[in-house]
Amino acid sequence: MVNINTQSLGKAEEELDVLIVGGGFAGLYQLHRLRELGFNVRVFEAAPGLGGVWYWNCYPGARTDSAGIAYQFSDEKLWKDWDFSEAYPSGPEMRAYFEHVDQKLDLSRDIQFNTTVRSAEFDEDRRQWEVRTEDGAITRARFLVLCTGIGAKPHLPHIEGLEDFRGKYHHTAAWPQEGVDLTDKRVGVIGTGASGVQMAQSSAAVAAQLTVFQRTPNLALPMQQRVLDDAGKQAIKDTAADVYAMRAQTFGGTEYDFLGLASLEKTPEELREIYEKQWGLGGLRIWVGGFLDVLQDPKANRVMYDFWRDKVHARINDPAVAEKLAPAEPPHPFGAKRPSLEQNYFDVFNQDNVRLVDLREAPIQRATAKGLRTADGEEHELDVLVLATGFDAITGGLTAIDIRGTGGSLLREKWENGVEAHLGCATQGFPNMVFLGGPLSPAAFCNGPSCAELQGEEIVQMIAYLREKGITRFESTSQADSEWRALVDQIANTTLFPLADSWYMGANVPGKARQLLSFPGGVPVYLQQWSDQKAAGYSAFELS
Ligand code: NA7
Repeated sequence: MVNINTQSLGKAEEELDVLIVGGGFAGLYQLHRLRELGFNVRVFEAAPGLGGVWYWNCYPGARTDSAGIAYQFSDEKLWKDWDFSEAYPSGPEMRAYFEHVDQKLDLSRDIQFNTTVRSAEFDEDRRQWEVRTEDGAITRARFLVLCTGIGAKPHLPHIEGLEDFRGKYHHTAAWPQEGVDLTDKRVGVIGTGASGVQMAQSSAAVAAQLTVFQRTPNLALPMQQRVLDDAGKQAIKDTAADVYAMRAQTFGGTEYDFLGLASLEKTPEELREIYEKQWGLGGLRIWVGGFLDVLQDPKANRVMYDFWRDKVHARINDPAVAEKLAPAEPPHPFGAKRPSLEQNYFDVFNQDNVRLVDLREAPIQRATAKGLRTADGEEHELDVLVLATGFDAITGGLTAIDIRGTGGSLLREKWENGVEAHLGCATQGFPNMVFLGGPLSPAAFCNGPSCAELQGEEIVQMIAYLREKGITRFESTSQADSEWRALVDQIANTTLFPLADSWYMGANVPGKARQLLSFPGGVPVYLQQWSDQKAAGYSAFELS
């Protein structure tokens, strides 16, 4: 028998205007704005708390790779009495920020926590989505807005014999909320993405022994973290309005933009001076605030790589270790895989308690009772194994739900051979459904909160337009979907992104279709496309 959850909805079979899935930046923006416009709206959130990835990724050392000034909502009500204590906020501070937002905007009253959406089926007769949660409860809504983010589904590689391991093992995105004591433990970290780099930094400080299992070196950049004193906090407030206005005008929705198109037009001396300056400023600036040709032209890319490599080698005592972390030949074009930010990542390899294992030389063979055995026959003894192995990124949060559109077609099956989705927000066969920060939107190349607000506002406006015109059903068309995919591919092919086996390309998950999963044309171009759509009365969609 179907159990109708009436507890939090107040009455049986309450029908919502909009059901939002996910309580991170994107979902909260939708809730706040749609509620302001008088829609009957609710959020379903799987976690007991807010923040999305900031709730789940509570491993030690978790931190944003975006400066806090840009990594928050632009609403003055929210930023005027909020301060981060460091330029790049920590995970715990992000959670505190979400509590602040919740309290200011009174969001929780419309959020159902501990509620995992299992399936959603479009009811053509009623033009509604019928959404089923893990507890079997059913909720109906005219519009389904999926805000599941880019990192909702952890990627757990198959490791032979893991069940035999007598220590503890945890994925970074499913880290125990009560924490794990790593003090004086033998810790192994598989993976050197953003999570692996941060885990390595925090573990190296307390563990008896840290072993980093590296498959691909991370071309990590200096965070140049700093504690914000009162003057620093005030400086952020003084420039906040300008920064938020700028986010719509920059490629990555950040507080800076590309310096220019052609690095190679500079003399080597000029270029070096510019790179040194950017290095000193820190953050992702040298990547998406540098020169565009670095992401397009192998020659310009190589100059950047060599600059980076010299910097890294200068910090590592053992030349053999330095060569593994920053090889003479780039493992992939610089920036074609996401560079992480580091604070002392490279320095920890100078510590006696830290060891680097190169999985290209000796892949993991199996887990044993005591640790991990690599192909060279060595057994690495561990007390705690950290799987910093990333996500079924961008699409995983959507395809994890059984979403059935017209004729019962499954979204997961539709996208098996690749994603087509108009404006990276809707796809044919799935009427009245949008996804934010999803595939073929700028998500992976855009500062999260900026995308949540900028793409989010376009969605809000579209839903408001539909209501105003009395439209109860919209659907993307195959033509619009494939034209958008073609545009993404066309821009992608002018860049070096397709050359790396990254989660940007879906290449980190065995069997996943290979395509650039984010719109690489930058936020302003993306917003212009929306603006054209709006002016044309959303004519690329079928409206009725
Ligand atoms: P990432 O960036 O996807 O990193 C995952 C890491 O795990 C990466 O170094 C992978 O190596 C490694 N990995 C994955 N599977 C394996 C196996 N089977 N064996 C060895 N190593 C493996 O995830 P993060 O969580 O660090 O960061 C995700 C994003 O979150 C980040 O970019 C920010 O946007 C925030 P590979 O490179 O594939 O060789």
